[in-house]
Amino acid sequence: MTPPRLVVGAALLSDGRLLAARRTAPAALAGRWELPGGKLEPGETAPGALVRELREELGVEAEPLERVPGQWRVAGGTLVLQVWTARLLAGSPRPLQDHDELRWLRQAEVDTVDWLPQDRPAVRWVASRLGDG
Ligand code: 9L3
Ligand code: MG
Repeated sequence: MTPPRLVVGAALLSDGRLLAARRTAPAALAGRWELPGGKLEPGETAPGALVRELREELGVEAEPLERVPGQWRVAGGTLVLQVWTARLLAGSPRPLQDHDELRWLRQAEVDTVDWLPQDRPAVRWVASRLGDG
């Protein structure tokens, strides 16, 4: 058995809001919302991958802040998702690849999008802290 490969997701925060991104691919996931991110490349750390993915997918510079407790199986257990909160350092997010829409959600709005199931526990954890400042 090969160990599951790590996928990192970013709970990008700005002004007390959380960024949600709508996927365009693969077909089975298109239209569902996620925390942007992706798989680690060989030799990368999780925070390093997060910074790269946010650059590639959204065109922004961001700083990982805090690991969200827990990890969640993806794709039948071949991948495992870990999530970090992150803050914007520069740029404003645009859907450059893999997404066709972005939304900044306030605490009361986090349940208004159709999140991928594996992202929901982390979204709940982050949402419970939105509005704290
Ligand atoms: N995935 C789930 N939630 C997320 C991310 C970034 C990714 N927040 C799932 C979707 C794919 C797999 O992980 O099944 C790989 O993600 P990507 O590399 O296609 O973004
Ligand atoms: Mg991705």
